[in-house]
Amino acid sequence: MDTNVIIGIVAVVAIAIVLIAWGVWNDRSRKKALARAEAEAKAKADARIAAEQAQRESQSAAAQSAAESTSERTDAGEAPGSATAGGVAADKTAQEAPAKAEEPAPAAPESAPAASEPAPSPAPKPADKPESAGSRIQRLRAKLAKSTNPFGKALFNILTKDNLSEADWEDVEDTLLLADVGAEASEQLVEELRKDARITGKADAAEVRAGLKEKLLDLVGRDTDRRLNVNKPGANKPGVIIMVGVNGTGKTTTAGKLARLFVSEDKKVVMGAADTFRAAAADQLETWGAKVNVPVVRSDKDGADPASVAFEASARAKEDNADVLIIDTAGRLQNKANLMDELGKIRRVTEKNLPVDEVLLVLDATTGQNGMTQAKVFAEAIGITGVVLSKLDGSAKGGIVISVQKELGVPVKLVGLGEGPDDLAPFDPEGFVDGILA
Ligand SMILES: Nc1nc2c(ncn2[C@@H]2O[C@H](COP(=O)(O)OP(=O)(O)O)[C@@H](O)[C@H]2O)c(=O)[nH]1
Ligand SMILES: [Mg+2]
Repeated sequence: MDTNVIIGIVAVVAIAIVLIAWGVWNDRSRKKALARAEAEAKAKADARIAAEQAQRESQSAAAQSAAESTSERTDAGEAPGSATAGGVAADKTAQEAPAKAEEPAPAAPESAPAASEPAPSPAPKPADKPESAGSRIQRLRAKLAKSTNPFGKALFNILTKDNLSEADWEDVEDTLLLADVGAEASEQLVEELRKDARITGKADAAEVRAGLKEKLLDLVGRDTDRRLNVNKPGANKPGVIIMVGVNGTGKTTTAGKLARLFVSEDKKVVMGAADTFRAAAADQLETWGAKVNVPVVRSDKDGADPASVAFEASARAKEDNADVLIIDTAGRLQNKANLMDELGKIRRVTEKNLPVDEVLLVLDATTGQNGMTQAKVFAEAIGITGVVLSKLDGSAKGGIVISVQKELGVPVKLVGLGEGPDDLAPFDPEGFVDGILA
């Protein structure tokens, strides 16, 4: 072979080797540079996350210490605002989450309800002496009369006309509907009023007013027994009350106010935080417990078995020989079967220790007729013995009292008239109707 050809081949091979080596080296250094850049970015991100975390922690520590100092200063007239609001927001989130994710890990079997070891809270600090029941009722009666609605006035204006036209009667019925009296009751009331007007001819304003008051009182139920079962003679000791209802209706707040009402009657109370979905829910009840000087049995684990908390709470109430046990529950309404399961189990497990005297459904008056559908689900799921109509202070729809009782077949026993510890009153039909017609 020609030497030139050999030299040429060697040169080409040498060039190829050089090119390949250069390519490999280049690729490696590019990878190295990439890895370095990646590491730098990661380190930066880590630093940023750590800084943000530290900032959050310092903020929440500051908020907590502010909240602690506020709660120390809080007097009896204030509601535990932030805890309450937090609980509701979280409950709402919980309700929106898919049912599967929501369910806590399979609960301890009913036969061993103590498995999740709910811890009773330490003995509460002394709280101020609540207002006496008598003076509270007087004050709240005045508040209720003021809080009710424009529908009485509208009715009154229509009914004092000389001659009521067909359109006027329709207006009367519409006004009743707007006040949430319910379709059936509104129709019935208007029909009766028309009949009376036909009989008396031209009605005197005072007469119409008196007639309307009587009819409304009949509808509301003037002689209904509205006492809490735990207050009836011969009641169990401890008497047990379970609070149920949709999230945000006011169960926890009502449990706290109710505890305070019993404390004002020198009764010994224990509360159980069987809303275990989030620790915040138990914190909210505990805040009330501290405020009203009542021990709260709770679990520190999110998603602990609510029935085991109910079991522990009933055991504690029995052991302490308390007068009343109030059990707060969660109001997750993902489906009726789940609700029935959870509430049914709470009830059965409690009854291993103590009979349940009362299941109070808390209904938010501001949701009006919309709340009724959900209320019916609860009534079917656990069977209720009384209704608490909360937030009546913020509602022009007091007429819901009539339809609630009619549809659920149980009396409204208490009304919530604000967020403060003393803003709970026994439902008083006379005062209520006077308020409507004021
Ligand atoms: N205005 C008013 N607010 C109330 C009343 N009862 C409860 N609330 C408020 O309603 C919100 C939800 O109450 P909460 O007890 O947490 O409801 P739960 O989810 O059923 O336990 C809170 O902000 C309470 O302060 C009431 O009678 N009147
Ligand atoms: Mg609650």
